[in-house]
Amino acid sequence: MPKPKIFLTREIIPGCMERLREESDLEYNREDRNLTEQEIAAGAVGRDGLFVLAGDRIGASIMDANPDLKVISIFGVGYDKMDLAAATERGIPVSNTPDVVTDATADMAWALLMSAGRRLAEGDRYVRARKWVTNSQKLLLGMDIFGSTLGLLGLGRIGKAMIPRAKGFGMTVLYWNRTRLSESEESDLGIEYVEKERLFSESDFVSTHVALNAETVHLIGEAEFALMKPSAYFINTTRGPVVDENALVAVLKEKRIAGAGLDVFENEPTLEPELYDLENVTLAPHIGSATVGTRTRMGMMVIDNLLAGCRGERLPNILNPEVYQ
Ligand code: 8YV
Repeated sequence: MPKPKIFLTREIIPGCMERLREESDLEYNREDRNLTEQEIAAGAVGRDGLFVLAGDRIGASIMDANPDLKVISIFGVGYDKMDLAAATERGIPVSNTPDVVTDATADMAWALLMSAGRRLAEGDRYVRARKWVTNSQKLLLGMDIFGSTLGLLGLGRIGKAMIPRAKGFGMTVLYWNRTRLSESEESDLGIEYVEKERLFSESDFVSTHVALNAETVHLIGEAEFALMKPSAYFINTTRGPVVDENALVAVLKEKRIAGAGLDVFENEPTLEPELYDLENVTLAPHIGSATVGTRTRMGMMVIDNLLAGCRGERLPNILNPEVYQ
């Protein structure tokens, strides 16, 4: 049997490249940049399967230019840039990579929380700038993390994965989610459901874990930041557009909250210009899933889905099961 023809929009981790080369007839973008929608459409010509990044915009134009496409697999759990309805209409199965990114992303949220709360990135810049010349007792005073209150906005897989981390730090955990857990689940997890207003006003750290969709664009803006304590920190590892970045810059600039830790941005990789110069924010370049183990598991999962789709089998991580009806 001929190998399935795959187009990969950007090179991934070596172990996964090797498997792709062995098990498929591979074409891929060799440049160190993401492709445009038009370029992806051109790359997909004559291909059976499309291996795309979560950050690639995959619209109907790509599908219409390639009516024989059998499968699209997303390297990432978030699929906000994918026109899933268009794929479903055209009978194209689409997959993502759930579960495998959960712990790495929760670890990143934790790292940002620790960095923001203990002013680690500021400290690093301070030392490197050769500013550390005396041991001032007032230098870089942060927040006690152990025993503080964490507010989780969104309690999907990654939000839930924050709970054991928080418990390890003796934290009180509040949460808000579109659907509330049962009382027995809440008591098993040792967390308390609160309305958004209370979550913002009572937490020492607010960490957002809601998926980006039409309902969550700018879910957090001026009104929410205004509720936060001046001593509190804001953490975002989900998607930039969930937060009004302008409003965040304003509260950070005016020190109306203590700080923030951000791995995602509204128009990444471009940031709101003032963010680059603010001291009270730890900035990360969307590396929540960037560990060798996690990126390997993600890549292997994408390949499993692509190969299944090319064989005409059901995708193990199907996002639009309607295509099989
Ligand atoms: C990216 C992510 O997929 O899983 C997601 O939704 O945002 C990340 O894991 C990763 O950076 C590859 O683009």
